[in-house]
Amino acid sequence: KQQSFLCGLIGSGIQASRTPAMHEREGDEQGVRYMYKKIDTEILGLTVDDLPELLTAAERMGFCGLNITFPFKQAVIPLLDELSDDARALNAVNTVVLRDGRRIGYNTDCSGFGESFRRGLPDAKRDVVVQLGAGGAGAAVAHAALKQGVGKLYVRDSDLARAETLAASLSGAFGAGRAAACTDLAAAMDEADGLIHATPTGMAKFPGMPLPAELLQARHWVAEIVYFPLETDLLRVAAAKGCRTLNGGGMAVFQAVDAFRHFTGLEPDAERMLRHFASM
Ligand code: SKM
Repeated sequence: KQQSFLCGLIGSGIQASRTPAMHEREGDEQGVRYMYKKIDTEILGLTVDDLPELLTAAERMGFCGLNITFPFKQAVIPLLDELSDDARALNAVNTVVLRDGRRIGYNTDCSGFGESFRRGLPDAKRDVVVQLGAGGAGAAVAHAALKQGVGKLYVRDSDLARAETLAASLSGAFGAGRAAACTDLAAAMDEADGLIHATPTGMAKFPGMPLPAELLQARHWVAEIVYFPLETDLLRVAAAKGCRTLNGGGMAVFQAVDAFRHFTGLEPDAERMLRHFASM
């Protein structure tokens, strides 16, 4: 069995990322040498044009895998040899396995949200769900939600065209009518069993609520993807109204759990990684 692993995260402005610590701690716990480097293009003064060189360098240096984050999740695709079905459907990759001269792309944002949702809201009614946010993370989460059996997903975004594009791509992948752009949020919330939040609102830099509090009712469950802070205004208000809630920590951990498995072929201990994340 392979005993040492060198991996990394390529992205712009990633100094606060908790992913390196999650991977390295799990490597320690498994008794293997595991180094996970931040490759921060903001600090390095690099752009998307430098991505091919970074991948080649990582291969030459013996990296076994890379996570890819903003703003490179689409740009990396033409540089890969193979894509998982999720990555292809989403047109976004956050995990690249480098093995035997080949580069294989996966999307563990999607699988990570799926696993967090399965664990955190296992029996939640999901005939109709509203999702706020149709950006990169929103696409991954929406895809996961439909895979988890959401019957109909209303996608809302401040940019209506972006919501329409995502809804069309979801309906293409999962069946006509499974997703639609949402123009009347109040009506959609009236119909909905739950809410998925996938915009930056609620992050330390963008405080506040992503929708009017009066649209939340006790029967709604609320799944958040913001994890810094772990308790956003949305989750606090929702819990106070009696809604079941799922914070963004699970997605943050399970994207790392799934990437660790892809990179190493070792089975990570998800409970241990959840506990470690909670202690950070
Ligand atoms: O997709 C993930 C990525 O794997 C790691 C990350 C981070 O640590 O900031 C963010 C997400 O884009």
